[in-house]
Amino acid sequence: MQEIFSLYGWKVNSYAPIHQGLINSTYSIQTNTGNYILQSINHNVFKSPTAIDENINAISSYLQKNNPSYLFTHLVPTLNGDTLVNWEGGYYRAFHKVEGYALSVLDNENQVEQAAMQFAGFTSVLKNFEASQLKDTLSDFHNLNLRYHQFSEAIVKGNAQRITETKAAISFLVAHKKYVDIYAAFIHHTDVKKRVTHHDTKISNVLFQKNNGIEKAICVIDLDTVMAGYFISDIGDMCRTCLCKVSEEEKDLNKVVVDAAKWKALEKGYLYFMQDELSSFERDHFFYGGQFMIYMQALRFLTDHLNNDIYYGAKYEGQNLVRTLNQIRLLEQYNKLN
Ligand code: GN1
Ligand code: MG
Repeated sequence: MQEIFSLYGWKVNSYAPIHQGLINSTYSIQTNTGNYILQSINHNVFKSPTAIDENINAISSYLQKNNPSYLFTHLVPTLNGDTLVNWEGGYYRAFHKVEGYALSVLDNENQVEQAAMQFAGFTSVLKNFEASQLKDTLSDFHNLNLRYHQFSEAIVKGNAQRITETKAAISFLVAHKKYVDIYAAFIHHTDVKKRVTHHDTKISNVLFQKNNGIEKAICVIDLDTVMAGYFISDIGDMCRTCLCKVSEEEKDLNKVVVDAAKWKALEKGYLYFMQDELSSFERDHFFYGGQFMIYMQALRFLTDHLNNDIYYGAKYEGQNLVRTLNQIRLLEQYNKLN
């Protein structure tokens, strides 16, 4: 670490890991000249860290020119001016630390509305930025056709014992394949637009701040999957992570309950910035966004469980199955809102 710190010219007083996110490793760094976030990019998942670096820099330059007051996690260059460091086979980058806190579940509707405004605001502030100039940092990341295909392979070629043990979950996901068909029709519709999309709007990727007892969401973080995409991705991951009082890790399915008032708050917060942007066909798929992402996440967790946890890893035996069952329950509860 000391060698990386010296590339940035930092005199580090202290540093500590931040245990959030399933993919990258993140550290909070205190120096004489300010606080930073240092993050290593998981190179097994993100094959081209350069693409991430270029995307974030392209957006950063655009915002500095067109909207300098927008709170954005700009990259910090090394003394050599590099915003991406390749050191001993690993890739690192640093951000100015935005003072705020992340939440993994939300307690109230104000938080939901605030978070939705931040994600909608992100797409909206970049509405004149040409989304197609962004590189795909994970190709087919939210391609539900492909995710279903990967699942179909895993239920045949995966861990045989796990396939037998998860018959009920497999049947549920097969029985709900209609979500894949809706997706295919959605993306080919002429009134559906690709915009700058965050693609990882889980609720811990918004920072909050409290001033005089008033809590506000102030900024979105974790920009590795910012690419051209569909609004259902961002709406969907918010639905997946902020309507329920427990996270995807919860084993007690009785606690997986969806709050209708929070859904209303999400819709209100998102439309505050995006109302005029969405076509009426897109608007009609607002609720579907939640089904799309919860279903896809259940597919991805079960696929990984059947493939012996090669993607997400597992801190205990069966963790990805727990997550799958949690997401299936969440989808069932979500559908009761309709
Ligand atoms: C991963 O790394 P993190 O925790 O932000 C995953 C998301 C999943 C999420 C589930 C690159 O996000 O797609 O929704 O886990 N990111 C990647 O918790 O696969
Ligand atoms: Mg992420």
